[in-house]
Amino acid sequence: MPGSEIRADFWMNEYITPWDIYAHGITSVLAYRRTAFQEMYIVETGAYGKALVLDGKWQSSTGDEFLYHEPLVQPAMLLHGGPGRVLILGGGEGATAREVLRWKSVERVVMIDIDGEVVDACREHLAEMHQGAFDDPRVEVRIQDALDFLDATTESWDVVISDLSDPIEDGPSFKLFTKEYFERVRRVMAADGVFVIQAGPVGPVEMRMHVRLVRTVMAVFEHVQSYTSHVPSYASPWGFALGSSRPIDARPDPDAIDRQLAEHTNGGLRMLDGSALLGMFQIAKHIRRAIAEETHIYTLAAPPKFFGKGAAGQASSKG
Ligand code: SPD
Repeated sequence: MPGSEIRADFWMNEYITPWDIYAHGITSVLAYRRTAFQEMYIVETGAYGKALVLDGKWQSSTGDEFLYHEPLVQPAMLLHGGPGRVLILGGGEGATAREVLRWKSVERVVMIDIDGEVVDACREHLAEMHQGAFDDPRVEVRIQDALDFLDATTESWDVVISDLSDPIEDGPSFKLFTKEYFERVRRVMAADGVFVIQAGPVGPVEMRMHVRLVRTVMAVFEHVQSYTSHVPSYASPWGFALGSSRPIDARPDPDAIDRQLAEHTNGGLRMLDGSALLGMFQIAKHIRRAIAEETHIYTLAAPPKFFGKGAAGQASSKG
């Protein structure tokens, strides 16, 4: 049938809900490892360029990662205004560090990732994402459990960015989506520091985790802002949550943001400017209502259990 030609023989199926699969057509596998923590693929996709996939969950792809990493990083940096010390929890692709390094004020970036094999593979295969960030003298990469680092660090951080894989059951990250973890993060932040977390999908049938995460961040920080960005390869629009003792202006002046970016960064942003930030902060009514009505928060005793592990496989037939 015209317009329906299938181009791949190998598919990575990401299970989105018990009833929905996003099948990404793969043209080549660049790296595969079963590490001590997870199963990793770095693949070349037909549509979205190179992608990192952990335990079958899509992490990011070169074709649309800017729609994830710019929103993850830049609102927190803008809210702080002149961050010098930035802590990244997760962030194996190096794209989060890349975004942090756009700021002229940044003196030190520490990235904590539990899985050195994943970081090494990203460094080797995903130069489009890290763009040399791992070699910047301001960046220190530590292969360590984030919880251990937070217990041990005596440094104080201006911005803390939680760029963790989704909290699937049995995965390495679910403890880091809890109130106890956010309290530990707050203890290592400067008094006027800013925390941001990648906070799950916000499609109507999947948004419960985002809603509960926002309530969990609200249990620890005085001021919280939920916001979203549409990352097409994620299958759903994606949520983030900012937390700080600083008030957060949900209607930032686009011209003031553009001036701040021009003055304090080296430029290079593709999606985020003042207008885009203003738009991202305008959360739809059904999400605002769900956050207002939610009573459950995530704790170590009752952590989130994100749905789905994916699977890779050959197509049974072509065309
Ligand atoms: N860097 C971690 C980002 C995790 C995003 N997961 C997306 C899953 C899409 N269904």
